[in-house]
Amino acid sequence: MMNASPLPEDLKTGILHLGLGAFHRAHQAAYTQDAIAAAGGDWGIEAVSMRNPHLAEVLNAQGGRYTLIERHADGPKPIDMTVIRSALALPGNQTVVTARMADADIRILTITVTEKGYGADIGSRSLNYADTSVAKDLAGGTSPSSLPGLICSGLAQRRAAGHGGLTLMSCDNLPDNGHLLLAVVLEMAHATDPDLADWIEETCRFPNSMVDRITPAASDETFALAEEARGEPDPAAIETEPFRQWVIEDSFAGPRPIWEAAGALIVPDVTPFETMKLRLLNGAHSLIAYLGALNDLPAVRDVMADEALRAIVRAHMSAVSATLPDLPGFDASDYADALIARFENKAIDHRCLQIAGDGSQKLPQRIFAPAKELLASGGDISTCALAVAAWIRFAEGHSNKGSALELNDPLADDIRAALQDADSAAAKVQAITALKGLAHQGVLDNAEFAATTVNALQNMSAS
Ligand code: CS2
Repeated sequence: MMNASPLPEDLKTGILHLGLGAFHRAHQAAYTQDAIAAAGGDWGIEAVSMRNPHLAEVLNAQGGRYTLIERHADGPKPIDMTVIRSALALPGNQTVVTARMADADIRILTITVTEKGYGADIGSRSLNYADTSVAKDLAGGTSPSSLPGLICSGLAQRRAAGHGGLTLMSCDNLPDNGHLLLAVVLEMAHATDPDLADWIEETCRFPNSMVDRITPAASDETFALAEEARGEPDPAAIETEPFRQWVIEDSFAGPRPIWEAAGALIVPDVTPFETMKLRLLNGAHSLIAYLGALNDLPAVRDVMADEALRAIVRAHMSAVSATLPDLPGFDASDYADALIARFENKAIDHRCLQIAGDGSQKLPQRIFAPAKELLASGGDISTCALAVAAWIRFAEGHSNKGSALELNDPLADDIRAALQDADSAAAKVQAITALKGLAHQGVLDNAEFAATTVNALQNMSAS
């Protein structure tokens, strides 16, 4: 039995979404579908797959419909998703996509392109000039290829069409994500079309948002459950945990869905929620991912089933809790306990390798930022150092038992080159400290942190 009745056939689209991965289909799409069902509005979604034309074809062949399976403790709950009305693939369609940003009916652009997709240097919060697509767009190519380039081209067309500003919302796990997006878009606009930069500042809004829902990659089990529910195969099916959270800064250029009718929080300042989530959930996730991969444990739930590792994860949460800003009505210890229960969910097969990717883009906000504060306050840095040591060991390419571990990271070549000739734990930590493009915020230059990381690396190598 499928849950959720389909939204009306004639629902119009008001949201353009960039990044059609599983997370969008499990999170923003689910909130938006529920918000429309509860409070109405023409907020159907047009979704753009940034790299994978196949997914857009599959979804279009199904009229945008797909099955979202919530993995509850008492069994899977399939939901019939109908909020995505059409899909596009970006490769070869840049001009079509940017033209959609200029459509008067589109009021909101939401984005999930992962940390590395912003063309940003996370440390300086400005454009990353080493990113070839950014460099190409700055040089004024005709077809934009970076995210800031695409957005500037779309907004230039919108401005020329005389329509009002757009709300552009990042839904990726980056600190101050909306404001970071604004910074790189404005930098690109100033470099290519300064009048456009003024128009963007005056008319568009870039709310910060904190997003949360654990969404593993779809597996054979996902597809089997979806087929059982739908009565036919659904190659666009995905699965997710029951929990979801969305906290959005109250800063919109125009109308928006009544997302609060679906449980979202619209608040003046997202920062305390975002810091809590990035440091406790995502930070612990990265620690789990590297420890799990090194110990040949495939999924988060397997790491949590190992008592010693589980204790390290809980200790990490307690340590970084000391760095969280006050959030009235929120107890860090309860939040940590709830996270442990979510990580333990036996029905969720969330692969360590899925989380382990792009460490150079994730560790700055997840591990180095709290570590910097712990160093300043004399707090416990041991689990942050352990996470860094586990990442370095992971990057060396082999688990403790010798299985090969693939390093997926935009800095992969540089990381491998840095580690190649380092023949001691101290030399490895030094090589990573010197890595260009890793925003460790001075943490690795700190003698105490470096020594603790070297020590953890030595212990790992010895075990
Ligand atoms: C994970 C996140 O893959 C990762 O890096 O830490 O995708 C995590 O599952 C989500 O942020 C949960 O909301």
